[in-house]
Amino acid sequence: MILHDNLGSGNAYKVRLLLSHLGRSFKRIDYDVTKGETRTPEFLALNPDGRIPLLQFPDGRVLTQSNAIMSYLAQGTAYLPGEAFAQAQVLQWMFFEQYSHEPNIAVARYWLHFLGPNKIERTQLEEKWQKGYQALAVMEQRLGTADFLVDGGYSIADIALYAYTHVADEAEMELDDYPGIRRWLDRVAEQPRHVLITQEDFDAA
Ligand SMILES: N[C@@H](CCC(=O)N[C@@H](CS)C(=O)NCC(=O)O)C(=O)O
Repeated sequence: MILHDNLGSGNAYKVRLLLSHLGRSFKRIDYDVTKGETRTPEFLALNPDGRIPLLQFPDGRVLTQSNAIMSYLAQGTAYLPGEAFAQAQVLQWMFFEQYSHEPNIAVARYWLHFLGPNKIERTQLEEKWQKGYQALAVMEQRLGTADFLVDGGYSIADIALYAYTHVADEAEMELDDYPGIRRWLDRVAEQPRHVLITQEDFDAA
């Protein structure tokens, strides 16, 4: 398998982290998204949406969208419950991540950490922060009293939301008022075969 990747991307990190948990071997190709490297004719032929992560299988098939890739890889594993309602709860958090969390926290992080503060309008940034904190408050409601997002244990819902929450400081957001989230971040980082977002080398199991 080839993961079309970018080490700074939380969306791509989700796939790397799950592949590491599963002990699956893969090759990485890194794209500099700040330089438009996913917008070349060659890459657009693979993904007309021009974005990583993209997972390419040995038979040539490709999958895009971090959470769809994780849902596929996690089928039949401990990272996605088999029971229908629990599985839908995992999806519920993953859709929440894509609608209410990632568009705010990941975008603020991209603007501040990768583009630089001079490139953005303060009012736009403040809106991202406000909506980002709203998303964190939703997570805190659950994680204030539960170990993981869905009953039954660590799942791809946790991976999806960990990806950008654990680097919220790079979006200049603080987690001081979210003790449940902070405890959960430690719990996620303690899972077997956890890797860092910056980690380039992976061992297969
Ligand atoms: N919803 C997609 C978002 C993917 C996405 O936004 N990827 C960014 C990096 S995090 C990208 O490739 N940006 C390059 C571009 O838009 O040109 C997912 O979850 O995979």
